[in-house]
Amino acid sequence: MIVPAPAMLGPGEPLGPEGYRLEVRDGEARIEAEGAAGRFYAAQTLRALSADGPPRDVAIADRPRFAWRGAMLDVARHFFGVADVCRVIDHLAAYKLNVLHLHLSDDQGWRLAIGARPRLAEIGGRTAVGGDPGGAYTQDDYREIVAYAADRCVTVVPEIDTPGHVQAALASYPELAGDRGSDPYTGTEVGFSTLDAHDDATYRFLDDVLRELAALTPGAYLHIGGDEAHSTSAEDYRTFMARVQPLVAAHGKRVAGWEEIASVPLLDGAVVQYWNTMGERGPDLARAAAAQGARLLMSPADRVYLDMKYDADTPLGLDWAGHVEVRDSYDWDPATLVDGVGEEAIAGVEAPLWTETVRTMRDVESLLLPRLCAVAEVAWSPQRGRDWEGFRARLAAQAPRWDAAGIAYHRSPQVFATPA
Ligand code: TNX
Repeated sequence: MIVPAPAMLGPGEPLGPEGYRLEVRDGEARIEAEGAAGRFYAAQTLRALSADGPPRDVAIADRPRFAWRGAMLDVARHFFGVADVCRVIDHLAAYKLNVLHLHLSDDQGWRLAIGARPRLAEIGGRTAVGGDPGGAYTQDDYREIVAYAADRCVTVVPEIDTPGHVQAALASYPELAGDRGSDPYTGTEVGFSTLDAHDDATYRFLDDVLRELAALTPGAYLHIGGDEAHSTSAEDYRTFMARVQPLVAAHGKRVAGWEEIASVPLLDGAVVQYWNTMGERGPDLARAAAAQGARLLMSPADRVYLDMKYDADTPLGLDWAGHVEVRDSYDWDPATLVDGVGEEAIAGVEAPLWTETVRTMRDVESLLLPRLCAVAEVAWSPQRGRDWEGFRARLAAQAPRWDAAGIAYHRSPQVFATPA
């Protein structure tokens, strides 16, 4: 029982870098692929087919719909160590997702050691939401995560959120705060902190951070955040983005950012992450991004924000975008979601897991699974090959594997006849 459903290509259709052909006959498997990623996905499919004993005979020709198939983990509001992050990567790889976006900094914590700016990890690393324990990765820790991910065809996209969401950085280096206050912060408000767009020290700081981050990053993208900069004027935001984007480019990387960055001119090759489904501002920004020639990463909060509660009884999570049940995460088409943003403008799909209310790996898994499987299928399988009833049956068949592995998935009544 395979999640995500294979595309079942016709005979002449190209496999591309991530596609594969898999034939199982009389217990013998034959794999054909153009590269390592295709071979890896063929092996993942074979593993899924072999979960309950020897696989039956099949012939599968498969390739993904979108090149960017991701999840985001917010390690800033609550910190998760290397072993936990690797376990999340295992879940991504099992369902052929290929990007782990790590939200490495926010008001409540800074999570990566930067050699040129040691106080970031020392001071900014200490805090987390609610006074919970903080933490920060050494660069060796971080390399370990990146390598573990690469072995499973997952690229890590690191995010340093700017110009807002920076209180942990300001607490570490108060000279960046001017007279705006540099106390550490452990609450859950957003939008109160900002870097100074007119201070050269801001850009020397970011150049140090982005240089080291780029050196740790084999992938093409550095994510510069850009969301909810409510304490930065529109003019300052424009000034800031005009100076930060070239820093990313100077270190050989492309810019990724939340939808708000589409309000200013973007460098070529930028990826813009659509998220806000409340009102028309999000869709307007998504259209503005496409009009600039940027590509869209689809993270609609009312579909794939994995920190939203499943229903009113979900003990964890938020509900500002509504409740997000498994079927909500499944039943949508990225190419028809925003008028004027079609298939060719879309880089892919990514499901963020913000962690204001999320403190343990059990918490993470109960929000991630089973919705991550729905996201994976939206991102991988062609729209014509998808239907909720078929998906639900294949999804329910995953549960024995999760039970055996001690994974604390949510027993959604949409999928499972009986609760826990
Ligand atoms: C909005 S989505 C945020 C985050 C919060 C999240 C909670 C986005 C780009 N910013 O700062 O953690 O809502 O759901």
